[in-house]
Amino acid sequence: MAKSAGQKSKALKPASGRSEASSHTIGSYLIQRLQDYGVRDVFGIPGDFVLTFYDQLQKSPLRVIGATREDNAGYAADGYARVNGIGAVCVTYCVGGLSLCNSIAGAYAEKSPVVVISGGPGVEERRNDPLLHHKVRDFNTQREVFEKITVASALLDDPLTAFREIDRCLEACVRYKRPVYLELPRDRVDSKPLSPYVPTTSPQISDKDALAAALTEAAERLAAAKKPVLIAGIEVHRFGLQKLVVELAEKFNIPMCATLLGKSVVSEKHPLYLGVYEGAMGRQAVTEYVESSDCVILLGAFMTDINLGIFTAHLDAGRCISATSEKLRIGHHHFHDVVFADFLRGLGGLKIPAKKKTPLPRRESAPATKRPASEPVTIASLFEHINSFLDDNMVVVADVGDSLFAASDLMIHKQTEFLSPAYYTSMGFAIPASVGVQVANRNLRPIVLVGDGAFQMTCLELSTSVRHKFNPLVIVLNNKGYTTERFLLEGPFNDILNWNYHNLPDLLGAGWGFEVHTVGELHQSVQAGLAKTDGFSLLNVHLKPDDTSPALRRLAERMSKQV
Ligand SMILES: Cc1ncc(C[n+]2csc(CCOP(=O)(O)OP(=O)(O)O)c2C)c(N)n1
Ligand SMILES: [Mg+2]
Repeated sequence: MAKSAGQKSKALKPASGRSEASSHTIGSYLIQRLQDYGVRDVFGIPGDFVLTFYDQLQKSPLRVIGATREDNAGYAADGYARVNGIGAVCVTYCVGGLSLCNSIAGAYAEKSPVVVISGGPGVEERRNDPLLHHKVRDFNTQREVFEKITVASALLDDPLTAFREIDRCLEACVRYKRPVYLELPRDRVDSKPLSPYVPTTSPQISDKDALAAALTEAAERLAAAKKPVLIAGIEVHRFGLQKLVVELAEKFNIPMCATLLGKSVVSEKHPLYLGVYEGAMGRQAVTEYVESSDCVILLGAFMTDINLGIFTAHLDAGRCISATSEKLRIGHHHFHDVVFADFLRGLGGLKIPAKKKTPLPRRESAPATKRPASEPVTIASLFEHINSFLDDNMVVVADVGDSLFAASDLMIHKQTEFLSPAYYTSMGFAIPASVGVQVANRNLRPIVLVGDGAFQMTCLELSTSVRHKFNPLVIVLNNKGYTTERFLLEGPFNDILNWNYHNLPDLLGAGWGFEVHTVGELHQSVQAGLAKTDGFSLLNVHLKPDDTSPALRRLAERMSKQV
């Protein structure tokens, strides 16, 4: 991580500001600081190396949310962080921690601030390097692995430094919106500080001259631009800047797009909203509009291959103003130490005339095709129907595969109501992430779109939804295997067992399952599923293995050239 100016994180400002540490132990201080930063729930599975801390957690105001597997606990904490602003997961040493790696790697890649807490063998137990259970190579193995997939990490083995280390890591977590790792040896949970420690915070401040120079150049470009366009990316959501972006667009009449990872950071119903920009993979009208713009303002957007439609996007850096929390670039000029939010606020305050309203390429609304009830369900009719029932209290959680690509054309009503691992693309995200969503906000109803392959990976996390009486509507796109992969290279490795997905409620002792072959069955079961508000509903939607969305076909064509 480049050392650059950071972020005064308003929403996440520690509530108590200064938690005097002298009265605390390492464990209780960590619990206090998590709450200061807005954590209310901690996901995970206990084990002997973390039991003392679990006991403290259980007695604290924090709610412990058990999961069926640690990687799922990681996805849940990630989903929670995306809704709540920060999340936490607490596991035991190595068997738990190492199982978390993939989900935490995803949270790192997609900028989701998750605090990973792992128990560990006591400092006294580590002397003479005994062969304790769960040890891999040496006692540092797990911490060294996490160093690579977190933005800050610390072993809380010394009461002299542990309190400061907790603050350093938590601050990095909210500043960079990336996971951090804290390892707490079990004999240090109750250790007290050796000398009085009062936390200090160092708010990030922009370099005034750099900010002013950047805004001057941005003003010149924007004033001269005939056809400016905004592209809002995921950081707009992570830093809570959605309102500023919309105000900016409205003040100067600038049309807006989102990246796929940032889909729904601005309301898709806004009159200035054009659609998702993703190069050749996206809708042609949007691609043409953006690529013929003389001033593309990219805000918090990651230039990933999937966001750019496998690099089919044609964005000339010379015509772009690109700002993230890590970099600010205007044309070919780079500006350092400018805080993302300060730049955005500065743009909003520019004294330049608004652009004339020009007609925008309208989004084709989903064709209101009257389909016969007996017609077999297709990806097209499925997503047409999903589009018709989405409302303001729903959050679409899309897994990898056609559930993500077909979903890119859905109309999301509010901000941030679309969650998906659209960059790291790890299958199995959606079900556990939907648990995190409802732990963070019980009133949001997840509409989970998940392929049969991804579903087989993590579906048992619905067990946690049942325990908490959550009510996701789960739509399994049952195309009998790894359809995305079939496009790249067909082979028997893409086939999977066809489960009776709709019978899962029998196993879990709760929920409602529906088997769906036809349009009529789809409409009926969605209606029945949505009406059941006190438990999960699952639709096993049978699709043909070669039925795909246009977006997936375009993506797969590009990708298959590289395999
Ligand atoms: C954890 C993980 N393993 C493997 C892959 C590679 N992969 C990408 S898409 C895909 C198939 C997805 O199948 P399914 O969930 O049924 O969705 P579909 O493509 O059929 O829509 C696979 C195996 C991955 N992205 N993530
Ligand atoms: Mg599939």
